[in-house]
Amino acid sequence: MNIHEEYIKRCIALAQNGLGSTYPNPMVGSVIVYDGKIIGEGWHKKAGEPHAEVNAIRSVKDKSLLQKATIYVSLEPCSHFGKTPPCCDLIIKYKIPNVVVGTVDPNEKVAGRGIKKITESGASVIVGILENECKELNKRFFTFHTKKRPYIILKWAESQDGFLAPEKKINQERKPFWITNPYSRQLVHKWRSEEQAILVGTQTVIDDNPKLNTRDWSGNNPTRVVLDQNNRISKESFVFDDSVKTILFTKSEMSFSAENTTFEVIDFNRNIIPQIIEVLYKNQIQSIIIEGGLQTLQSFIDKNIWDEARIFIGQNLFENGTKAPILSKKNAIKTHVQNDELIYVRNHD
Ligand code: AOF
Ligand code: ZN
Repeated sequence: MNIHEEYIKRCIALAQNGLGSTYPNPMVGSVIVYDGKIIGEGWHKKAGEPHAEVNAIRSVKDKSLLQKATIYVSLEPCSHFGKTPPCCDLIIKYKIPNVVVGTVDPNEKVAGRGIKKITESGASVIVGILENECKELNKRFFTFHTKKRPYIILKWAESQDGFLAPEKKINQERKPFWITNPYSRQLVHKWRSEEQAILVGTQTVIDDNPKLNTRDWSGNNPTRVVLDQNNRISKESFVFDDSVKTILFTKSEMSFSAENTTFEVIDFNRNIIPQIIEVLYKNQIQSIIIEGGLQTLQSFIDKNIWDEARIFIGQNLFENGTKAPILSKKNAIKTHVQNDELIYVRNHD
């Protein structure tokens, strides 16, 4: 790893402190180096608050050193007036002569303009250090801006023999059946805190009455997204408690209203996925975790609109029941397996 890569790696590590709290902004880290030493560091903590470069510059005690320093930043310095002024102007104002950028900002408001402006000011700019890693860091933000849809994570748990749930016996009450252990459940809550939204289908709400919030981990609650074509979900369900925002997709107007819930009427006779995605995009939702059930997960798989799958494999054998979703072998690539019980898959289509 060369020296530029070392510092961009540090930028990425700093940026990761913002995981789950920068939406709809990306995670960005910045390091300022003079004479082989780091003299300033910063990261973007929250949308509306200062960008990484601003925090890094503020942290430098002797500002006169900036005129001889190099600023590293994992994402191109911005060029627009958003919630905060442009970072490229600040870099130019402090006459920082060397700028090293991980990757270009895909946001149409920036898209190379920050780099252009700094270059035109006479500073030396290097772009594309650990570029893939910098894009991976902001996989949600990049997917949102380049594909005009949220980054989609599928999540489910299946038994050792490939079932989501055991067979439902006639006249027997359905009890929630835990495939995963308490640690996995806590991990799922951590994941919820990292994404902007969480989606489930009708049957999951009827069967499990889930809260879909972040209880076993500190962090944000994702917006709940629920499908309910025929208004079958009871008003008393937890998904309608007003502590968290809910978006409910339905075929016709609901007979009730709920605080903090918006109802979106869509055409269930057509492919619903593009319609859902359009609403999520309009709501600036950059990532969503899909937690079931079978029909919902399988429909995203069949349309090949997903980016990542996280599959828990339990110890139990169900022998019969609801079969787990099946990913197409063509584009689903297993990236790693954790403790023999959690498989991470990426869609390399
Ligand atoms: C940077 N450094 O740390 C971040 C950047 O509304 P604003 O002013 O916060 O601008 C948000 C946009 O700025 C965001 O969509 C992305 O293009 C860029 N984010 N840029 O130079 C940062 N977070
Ligand atoms: Zn900025």
